Amino acid sequence: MLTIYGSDLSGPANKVRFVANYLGISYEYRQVNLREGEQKQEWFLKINPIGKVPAMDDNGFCLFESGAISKYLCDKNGSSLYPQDLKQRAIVEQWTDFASLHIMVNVAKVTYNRLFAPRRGLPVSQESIDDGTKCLEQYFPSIEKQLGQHKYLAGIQITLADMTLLAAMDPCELSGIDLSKYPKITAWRKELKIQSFYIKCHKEYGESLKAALGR
Ligand SMILES: N[C@@H](CCC(=O)N[C@@H](CS)C(=O)NCC(=O)O)C(=O)O
Repeated sequence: MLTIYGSDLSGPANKVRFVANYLGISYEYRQVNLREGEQKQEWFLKINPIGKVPAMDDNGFCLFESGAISKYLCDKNGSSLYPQDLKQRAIVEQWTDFASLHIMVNVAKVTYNRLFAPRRGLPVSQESIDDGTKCLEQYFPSIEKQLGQHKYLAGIQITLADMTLLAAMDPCELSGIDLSKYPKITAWRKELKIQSFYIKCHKEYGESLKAALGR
């Protein structure tokens, strides 16, 4: 039995769920309540000693880090989401890292400070919002260009890089990140967000949060 531990608002956890859904494997999804600190409870630390989501338990084989989990699931199921060919795989790795390290990280800076910190009564850093916004304005054009030349982020077929970028960009609307200058990115998201791997995870990112925020 495969169990994926996540949280509905976690980009890395949603990435793993997109991948598992795309692969069509059966798994149990266990929501970990981050607000209540469930990720630091003893039972969960046995699965992930770092105390973060996502984590995975595949018949007693436990992993953490969304990239490691996604690649394990793809390789176990022989999926083209993570190609075997050395150079194709390297290109997928390149765009996956770019999406994680430059897009997800900076979307998270804006999202945390605009949505999560105010809701939890924690200090808001305008400096972090400005820095995240500036970095995204620097990096989005490279993705726009790539998607103008290729249907998917790493080339002609959908890969782990697309799953990573899709999850990374999910909070953009709720966080007020302006995407109006990027028609290719917008069209690529629109096409992926109607696919069953996405809808099985959520119809729209942050539905419960949206309701709580009255939007
Ligand atoms: N690099 C990790 C990031 C994991 C992470 O930061 N998870 C957050 C949710 S998005 C978390 O569990 N935060 C709760 C905490 O740190 O206590 C991955 O890709 O899996």
